[in-house]
Amino acid sequence: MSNAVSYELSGAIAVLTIDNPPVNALGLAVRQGLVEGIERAETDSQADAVLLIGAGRTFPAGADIREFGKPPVDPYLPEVVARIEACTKPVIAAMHGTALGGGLEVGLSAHYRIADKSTRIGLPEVNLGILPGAGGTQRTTCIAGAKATLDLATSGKPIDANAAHALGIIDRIADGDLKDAALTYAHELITAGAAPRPSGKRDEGLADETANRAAIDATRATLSKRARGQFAPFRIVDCVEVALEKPISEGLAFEREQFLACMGTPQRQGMIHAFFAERTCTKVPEASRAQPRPLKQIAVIGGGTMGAGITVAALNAGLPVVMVERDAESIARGQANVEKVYDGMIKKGRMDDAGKAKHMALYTPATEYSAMSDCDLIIEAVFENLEVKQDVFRQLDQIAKPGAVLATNTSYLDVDAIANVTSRPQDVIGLHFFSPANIMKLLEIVVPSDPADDAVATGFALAKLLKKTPVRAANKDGFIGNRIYKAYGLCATYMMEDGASPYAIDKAIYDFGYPIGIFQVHDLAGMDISWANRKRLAASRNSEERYSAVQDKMCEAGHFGQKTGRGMYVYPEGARKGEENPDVLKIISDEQARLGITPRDFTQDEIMRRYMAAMVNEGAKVLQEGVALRPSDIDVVALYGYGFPRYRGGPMKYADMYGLENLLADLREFEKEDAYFWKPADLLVDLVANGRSFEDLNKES
Ligand code: 3H9
Repeated sequence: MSNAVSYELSGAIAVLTIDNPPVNALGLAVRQGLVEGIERAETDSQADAVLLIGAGRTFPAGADIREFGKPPVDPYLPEVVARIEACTKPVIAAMHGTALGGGLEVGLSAHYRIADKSTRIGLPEVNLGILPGAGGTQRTTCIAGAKATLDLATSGKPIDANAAHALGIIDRIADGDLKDAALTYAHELITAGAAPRPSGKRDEGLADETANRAAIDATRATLSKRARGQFAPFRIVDCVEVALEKPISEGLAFEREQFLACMGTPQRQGMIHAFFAERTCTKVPEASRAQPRPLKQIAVIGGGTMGAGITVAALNAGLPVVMVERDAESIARGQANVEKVYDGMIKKGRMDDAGKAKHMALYTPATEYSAMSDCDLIIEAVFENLEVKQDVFRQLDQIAKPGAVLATNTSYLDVDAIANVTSRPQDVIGLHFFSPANIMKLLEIVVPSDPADDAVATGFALAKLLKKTPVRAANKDGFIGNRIYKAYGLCATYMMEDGASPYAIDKAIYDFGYPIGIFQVHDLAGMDISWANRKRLAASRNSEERYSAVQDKMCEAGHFGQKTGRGMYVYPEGARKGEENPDVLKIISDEQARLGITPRDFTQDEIMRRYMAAMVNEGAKVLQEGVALRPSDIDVVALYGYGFPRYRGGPMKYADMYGLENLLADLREFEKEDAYFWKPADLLVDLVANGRSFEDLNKES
């Protein structure tokens, strides 16, 4: 027997235990072990039934994703599940933890299923750019119908054991110890003379043809928006449709074809890259050297949009929060900002009054700094101004308990300059949240020049508590995200000044897969913020840098974006979606005339070539300067903070797939018109010269 699957007899039951930590992924050894185990049980005269169970924390959480992209090795998972389903003795799957993807498919190939009540089951393959490839779309449809299968497989979201039981996917919920309950269930089945019951031959799910058809049509309609640009979700619907119409053998063959088609796409590569990238970003030197400090109570200074969002994120995680504002009026506003979030959820039916009360019970408003003296972590979220923040930290230094971590939520400012006004700079870090902070997943953890390892580790522990995705950034203007954002923002502005309409630029970006274009982002964020930032940096701006005054002129004329009802777009009363703003087009053409620019056309392809070249080139500079630890961290920042389409993996992954030599050639071409802006990063030149990729750097990190 393979050492990943053990075989033991418990009375008349052959127990196959899958043991492949950490998540019992269905790698080659497990697949071999399952086939061997089934064959042995079939010929074992003492065994009347077979029990499949997972050791450790979970039933298999899926195929082994690390094997994807390598040449497949026999037996493939579809063969394994076919072998289990064909077993001549009843097979019972006992599921716990996360029975996901191929794991659920193995469960479905058993004839009966029992699950621990905390089990989560799901078909998350769509999040990896693929589809359930071992019968998941077919067998689930046979049992539970089209709607349930489509919900599971196109959302990728797991459901709990009770919901799975209600759908008929699980036959019984275990009471008490899973293995004991499963053995009891198996004995009951034997005593009752239960025969093997292949899921693929069941038809409860196929009965309501009208409902099944409606589910197919409804899913196709919603996916056209929800999964715009993606390949796999639409193939999932095709598979379920075939499950409704064709015999199981044809359905399985069709599903296999579609699975292999998905495996061949760049989207699969992008999404699997994202899966590993978002796990790797938590691996940082400081957290490997030190344990985080305790985090029992935190404080947030500032009750504006950002402070309130951070507060809600913490309250949602069950962390008590002291919110501090300068006076009674401001703290009342801060509390109202927090309550507004919960009231919004109540209005949408996502929370009830009791839920709000439970969260608000953890909230303490205060107007005195002394109210924070017991807090383990204090996050300052006041106005983005160095002197104001330094003043806050001077006061914090007086009242914070020894060992408290002091964090500044700045998006650009020098964290050392803030840390150094205290007597304990080693306890100061940057925590750059993204707005709305209770929703956005990204948290840049900014590491100043000489922090204590455990202060940094505490930042990562906080991210985990708040269910955020943390990325380590060194302390340099704009850190990772905003620095790169600024570069491709400039690129978009230059293209606009050179003749591309801002609306054509936004459309190209949208068609690339972003939820909205860059100028729509500007309008949403408010252009006054970047205007203030440009003014702040005006004195230090390099004289070689091309400067576009279009957005300054827009701001001077009050076109700040949604907040003033007009920016790059005009927003008729209350509208979120804008229309073209003719005043802006006039500002652009005036600027072109002033600068002697003859506007030229840009194709959508050229717009994106420039946009991506600017993004990746700045990413490479961020890397060579050590601001980011690894290319995949930059990808995570772009995916979680800036709307980069996940199915493209992130800008650095995109660049690897585009070819670094092609990207460098683009930069060389653009460099001829603006040598300062388009200067290729040394790192990029070096990688191309040595035939290396960003992925090589990921592997070394
Ligand atoms: C599939 O099944 C295809 C089939 O339909 C058809 C085939 C023909 N493989 O997330 P964590 C690693 S596609 C390999 O930190 P958690 C993970 O990288 C698959 N490795 O823990 C990490 O490694 P490290 C469908 C895997 O408790 C470690 O395990 N299934 C796999 O927060 C711990 O993971 C999925 O998409 C895997 N399948 O969450 C499920 N899964 O320590 C993917 C995890 O070196 N997995 N690892 O960084 C998950 O969603 C979460 O890992 C899970 C646990 C919820 C299970």
